[in-house]
Parts: sequence; C-alpha cells; structure tokens
Amino acid sequence: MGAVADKKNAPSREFLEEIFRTAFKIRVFETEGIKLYRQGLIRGYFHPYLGQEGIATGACAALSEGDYIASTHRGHGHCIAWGADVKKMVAELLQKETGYCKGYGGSMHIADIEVGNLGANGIVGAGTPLGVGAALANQVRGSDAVTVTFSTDGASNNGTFLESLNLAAIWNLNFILLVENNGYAVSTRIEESTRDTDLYKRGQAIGVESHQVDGNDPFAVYQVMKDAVETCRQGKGPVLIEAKTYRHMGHHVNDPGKYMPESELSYYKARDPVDRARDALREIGDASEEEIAAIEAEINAEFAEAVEFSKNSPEVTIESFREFAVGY
Ligand SMILES: Cc1ncc(C[n+]2csc(CCOP(=O)(O)OP(=O)(O)O)c2C)c(N)n1
Repeated sequence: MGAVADKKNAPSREFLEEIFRTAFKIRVFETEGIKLYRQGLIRGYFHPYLGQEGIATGACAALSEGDYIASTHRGHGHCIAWGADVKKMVAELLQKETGYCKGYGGSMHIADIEVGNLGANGIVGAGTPLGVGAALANQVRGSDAVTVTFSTDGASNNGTFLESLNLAAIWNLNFILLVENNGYAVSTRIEESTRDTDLYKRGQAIGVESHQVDGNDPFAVYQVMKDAVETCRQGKGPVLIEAKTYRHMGHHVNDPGKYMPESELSYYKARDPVDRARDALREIGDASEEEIAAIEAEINAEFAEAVEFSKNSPEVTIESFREFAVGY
C-alpha cells in the first residue's frame, strides 16, 4: 500500500473514498473517451492519461480552493482531479458549444480560468512559464495561493524548464513544478534524451527543494505534495517534484506503442494506481465489494449522462466561431 501504510494516523474513510473516486473517474473518462474517439466523434488528438491517474489524484487532493494548476497535452486527468464538470469536458471533446471552451479548444485545451485551471497545452513545456507567471501574479497580489504546473520528462529538456524554475527560485514563488516522468517522449526513451534520468536532481542544481516520488501511488504523491504546499505557503518555494510513472498505452490514441517492451508494461500494470486506490479503500477504509461497485456504477452513469448531454448539445459552427473570435 506504499505511503498509506506508513502514515502514523490512518487516513479517514472519506479521504480514501475521495482518492478512489477521482482515480476511477479519470480511468473511466479515458477508457470511454477512447471509445468515443474510435466512433469518430472526436476530431484531432487524444492523449490518454491511463496509468498516470495517481499523480493528478494525489496532487490535487493536497491543494485548496484559490490555488492554480497548469497542465499538459495529456491533461484530462488534471482537470478531473481539479473537480471539473465531466459533462463540460466531454462536450469540449466533442466540439460542442456546451464545452469548457465552447468547443473551440478540444482535448488539448480544456481550461477553466475562473477556478484557477490555467488549462491544458499542446506546446510541450509551455505550461511551466504560464504557471510561474500565475505564481508571480499571486505574490504581487499578496496572496498565498500555490500554483502547480504539471509537466513531463520531454518538457524537462526544453529551455523553459530551467529558465522558469530559476526565476521562481530567485523570486521565492509559491510554485510547484510536478514532472510526470513516464519514461517516453512519444517513442523516444528517456535514456536517449538525457544522461541522468533522475530529473529531480535538476532542481537541486539551482537550489530548489526537490523530491522524487512513486507516481503510481496516489497516497505517496499526496504526501509529497502536501509537504511541498506547506513549504510554499511558508514562503520557501518553489519545489520540484518528479513523479515516476508509465503510460499504459502508446503516446496518443492511434499509437499502438509497439516500442514499449511487454515486460515494462506488465511491471507497471501490476502497480496500477487505480487498483492501489481501490485496495486502500477496501483494506484500510473497510469498504465492501458492494460499496465499491456502487461507487463505480455511479461514476459510469455520470459519464454516460455526460455523453448523452454532449451528443444532444449544439455543434460549433464557423459562424459562431467567427463571432467569438472577433469579440475576443
Ligand atoms: C515545443 C514542442 N515540441 C514538440 C512538440 C511535439 N510533441 C508533442 S508531444 C511530444 C512528446 C511528449 O513527451 P513528453 O513531453 O515526455 O510527455 P508525454 O507525452 O510523455 O506525457 C512532442 C515532442 C510539441 N507539441 N511542442
């Protein structure tokens, strides 16, 4: 059970259920979303977060109202963990006017600025300076809000990584850079793009508190994030966290991922973050099989309702887009 068993005070049933609900909701969104894609209902790209659910789930559970997040091209999980409305997310995927961005953004651009979700981003690494900008704005306003940028191993080789983190460091910003190291940038293995694959060490080199965590364990991610948030609220930020993880399939929905060795995949599937959350709810939270099945049925029904809502929502038209773009 990883970090959950090590905690002095056992987590409450309520907390365990929250973690499982979030992780499972992401799993359902991605699994069912892929089916919608295959039915031809989603245009453009779709990068599944399958296998990485523990990171968004654990990280967002440690944040509070008023904090900010910025995401990646693999961003559905971050939105869900942030509490997004699944109906508006599916509608956005289906290019409907009822979506988060009126259907103009699609999978890679879901944002909800009003609640501090600065959005997903199709440009690898671009979320980092956006997050630092938000953290600076909050410092100028005198707010103790924390901004988290979810980032990737690929993005850590982009200039924005060190430049942004260095600025955040010299300005002591309430900024957490959470790198989801899934070992691949499309089909390029991390060993082919950097000599030292422990990415957290890059923060140490510039005087930033830095940690590495098992990204497949939502409870371990929660704990390291909780501590990082505390560090930031004390004015000692930023913090860099590297969460080790793996994707359960290829880079995007149409990538069969043949370059991922079967042994590697099965190793990580045996450490599935959703299974871990479910096991914790069952074993530590004393949830029965019936209770777990009821939660799963509720979440499945919520997704089915979101699909129904989205299918019945109006399509985006060129005319409405023009009107929107001119008025922007
Ligand atoms: C600046 C930039 N360069 C290249 C691309 C093309 N591209 C899209 S995803 C990707 C690799 C992504 O790998 P990683 O950053 O590790 O994230 P992951 O897909 O593993 O979550 C690349 C190179 C891009 N979108 N933006």
